[in-house]
Amino acid sequence: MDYKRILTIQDISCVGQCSLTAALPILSACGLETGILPSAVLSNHTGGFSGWTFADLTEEMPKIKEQWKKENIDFSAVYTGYLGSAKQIDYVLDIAKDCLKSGGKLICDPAMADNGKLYAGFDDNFVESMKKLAFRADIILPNITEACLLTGMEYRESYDRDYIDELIGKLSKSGAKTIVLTGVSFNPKTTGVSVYENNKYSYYEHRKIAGGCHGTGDVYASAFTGAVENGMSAYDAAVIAADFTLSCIENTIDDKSHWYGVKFEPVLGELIKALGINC
Ligand code: PXL
Repeated sequence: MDYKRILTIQDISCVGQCSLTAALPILSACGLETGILPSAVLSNHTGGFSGWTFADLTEEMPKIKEQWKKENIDFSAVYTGYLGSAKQIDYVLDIAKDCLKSGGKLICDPAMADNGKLYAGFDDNFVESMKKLAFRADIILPNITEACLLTGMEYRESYDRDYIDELIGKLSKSGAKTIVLTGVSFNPKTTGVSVYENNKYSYYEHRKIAGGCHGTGDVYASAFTGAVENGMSAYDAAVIAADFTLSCIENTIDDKSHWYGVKFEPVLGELIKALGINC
């Protein structure tokens, strides 16, 4: 395998095992040099804590990009997660235009919503901007809520395969290329991921652990990106990321004091093994 340098753009939640504090160790474990562009610095994430500090880094982004251009720094892939403002999305598109190597992949986790609701601080204007990034990307990883926001489809708690087909069809028609739709559950005991790649639909189903944990979307997207950048197809990467995320949840779910994230660090060895990386 080539030694690759990739870039991930998302916030630093100083505490919370999400966004960059999850992406960076996971991508490093996948054997990738990982440059970062923090979109904002928060004391902690916004999902379940009573408050947080927020330092917006929007105006740093074009300055950092200009400096990278001067140094001829480019990346084999750009992977985006939680972004702090609609304006940042334009900057991210510009960075992908100027700093992504020819043939490199833009991978977008449109992290903005879950369980039928936008995260705190996001609005319709942000959703409109996210459409530009999601439909330009080579691979998107929305959950069902995010896919509904991107397509205007009604969010449903329970659904059948026709609903998922319609959602994927609408994403594809709007310009999405490879689609990895997460959290697709057709019965209470299992969940899974629907992958649409090269006009082919596949589904990977696995055990569902009741309760769920915060930050699993970021852990999933990071492991997925790591696997794709190790040369795997989207489906194979989706399977590896799903198995890894499930192990992270299993490692966490019994510890009720650990509600804010998943204890992914002790399980990184499983991901390294699944990718066949020799340490
Ligand atoms: O895990 C997604 C995420 C990332 N970053 C911040 C968040 C969230 C979800 O709530 O608040 C700051």
